[in-house]
Amino acid sequence: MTMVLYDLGDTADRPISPYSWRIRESLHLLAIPFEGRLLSLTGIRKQFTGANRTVPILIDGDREIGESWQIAEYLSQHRDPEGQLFGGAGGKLLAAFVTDWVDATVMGQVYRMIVKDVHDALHPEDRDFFRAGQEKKLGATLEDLEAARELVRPTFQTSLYPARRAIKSRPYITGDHPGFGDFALHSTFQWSRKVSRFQLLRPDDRLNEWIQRMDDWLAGG
Ligand SMILES: N[C@@H](CCC(=O)N[C@@H](CS)C(=O)NCC(=O)O)C(=O)O
Repeated sequence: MTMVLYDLGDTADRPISPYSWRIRESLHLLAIPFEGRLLSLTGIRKQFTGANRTVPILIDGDREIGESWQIAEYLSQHRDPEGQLFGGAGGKLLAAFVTDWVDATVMGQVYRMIVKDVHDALHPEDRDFFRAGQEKKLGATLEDLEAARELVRPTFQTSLYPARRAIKSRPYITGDHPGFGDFALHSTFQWSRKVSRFQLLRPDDRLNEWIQRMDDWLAGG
C-alpha cells in the first residue's frame, strides 16, 4: 500500500512545511513512492485531533506516525536496510545533533525573517489566527519583523558557519552522499524559497553550491 504524507500547502498547492521537506527528501533517498496530501493550517486542525496535530504525518497502512524525527526513525527502522538515511548508529546521533542545531539556531532566525511571507502564502482562512498567534509569540507585528530582517540577516549568516565548514571538505554535510543531516538544513531553504523571495545568503556564500547540489540530487532519479 502506498504511503501517504500529509503536509502543509500554500495557495498555489505547493508543500511548504520545512519539517515535511525533511521527510520528502528521506523518501526520495530511500526511493519510496508516496502520495502527498496538502492541507491548510485549519485543515490540519480539522483532520487531526488525536496524538498528532502537526504535519508531517505519515500513514503507512494502518500506522500513523507524526513528528519529523520520529518519522525518520520509523523509515530508518522499516525501510532502510542499507542504513542510508542515518549512516549507522553513530551517524544517527550526529544527524540528531545537526537536526537539533538547525531547530534551535537556524529555523527560528529564518522564521523571523520570512514570517510575513509565510502568512501571505497561507490560505486566506488561515491568516488571521496565524497572525494573532505568531505576533503574540514573537512579540512584534509581522510587518515590523519584515522591516527588521536585513538587520538580523548577517547574524544568521554567521550562525551557518558549522555547515559552511562541513561542506568545505565534502560534497554533503553527511559525507559523499546526502543524509538526514543534509535534509534537516536543506529543508529550511526549501521552505524559505517556496514562500519568500528574500535572499537569506550572500551570492558568494559557499552554501549556495551545496543547496544547488541538493536541488540537483532531489531533481534526479
Ligand atoms: N516538531 C514537529 C513540528 C511540525 C510543525 O510545527 N508543523 C507545522 C507546519 S510547518 C504544523 O503542522 N502546524 C499546525 C498547527 O500549528 O496547527 C516536527 O518536527 O514534525
